Amino acid sequence: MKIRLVVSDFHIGKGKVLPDGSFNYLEDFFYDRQFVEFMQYYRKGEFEKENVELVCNGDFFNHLHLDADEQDPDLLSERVALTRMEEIFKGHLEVFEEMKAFTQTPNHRVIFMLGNHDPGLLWPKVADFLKKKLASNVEVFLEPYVEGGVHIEHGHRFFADSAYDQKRLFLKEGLSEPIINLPWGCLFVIHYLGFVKKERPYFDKVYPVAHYIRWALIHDTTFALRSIANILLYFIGFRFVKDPSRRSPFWQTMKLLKEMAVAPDLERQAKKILLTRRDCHVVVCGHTHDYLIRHYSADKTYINTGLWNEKVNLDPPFLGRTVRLTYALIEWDERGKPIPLLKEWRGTYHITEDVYN
Ligand SMILES: [Mn+2]
Repeated sequence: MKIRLVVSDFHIGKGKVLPDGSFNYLEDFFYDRQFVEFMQYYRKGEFEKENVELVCNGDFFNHLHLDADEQDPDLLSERVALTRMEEIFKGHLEVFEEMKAFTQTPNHRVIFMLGNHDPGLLWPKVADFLKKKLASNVEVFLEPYVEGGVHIEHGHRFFADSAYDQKRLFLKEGLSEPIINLPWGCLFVIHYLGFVKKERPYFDKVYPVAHYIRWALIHDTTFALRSIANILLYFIGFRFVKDPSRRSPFWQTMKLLKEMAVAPDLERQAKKILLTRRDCHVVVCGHTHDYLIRHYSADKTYINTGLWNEKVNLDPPFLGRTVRLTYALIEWDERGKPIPLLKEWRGTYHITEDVYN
């Protein structure tokens, strides 16, 4: 029996506690124990003899911003990406030890897909690092993974702020070493979000954004006004960056704003893939941080695997702070048709656990 598990959007950083003992506000991933138990469950017992593939469908790592006081964190060279990978492994030792045990189990393998938070995967040495640290049956996919009637991709390429420039993935001119040509949204995460999270670590975890803006204007007024002013300054400033490779011409800024105003709809894109390709029965994406399962017909299903980070929801029917460790599980019937399920990992029951905030 073949089983494919898909998870996404862990945004794993360098750990929740920094070497000096302080809380790392740039870390988003606090579910090490749960994920370790998840991998153990699917490599032991009834799954030990099965063919199990774990697909980490993008934004699994946070390669964008690991250190609050790093100089030029946006210069993501191969050397910098490798250093960040090493720090991520060190900050979550148990996760990667268990992942190694998983990949070393016969007929078990791990696939890392490219997202917009882990552009380091574009560097060949990062793929080598993962193979060396885990096992040789670990693979990095930069393009959608299409197999067995199932199409898997992170989904960032449909969003103007997060899509890579396919014609210019790297920047070389005038630089001491090549760097990744980060999409605009990534630069925003590095330059703006990191700065704001210092004051309000939950800033990027509140959904929906429109509700949060209204909430902050009323209940956190000075901060909201200051943040809005800073966003405007950031946009304007972007046009006058000294480094020509990073400067954004006026027309490009306008184009971006226009594209962002037309809210991209990942479900619509997934549906299009499903309906235009006869042999495609399941599409799995991440990126939007909203778990979702939609059946368009008996053999056309879209799954979004959500995220393994905390969310603060201001939408009345879902009000509150929540985390749901959601994932997709795909099996194939005897005729080779995929059977897709959206699942939630409930883990092993523990009487006590540590609390962080
Ligand atoms: Mn993403």
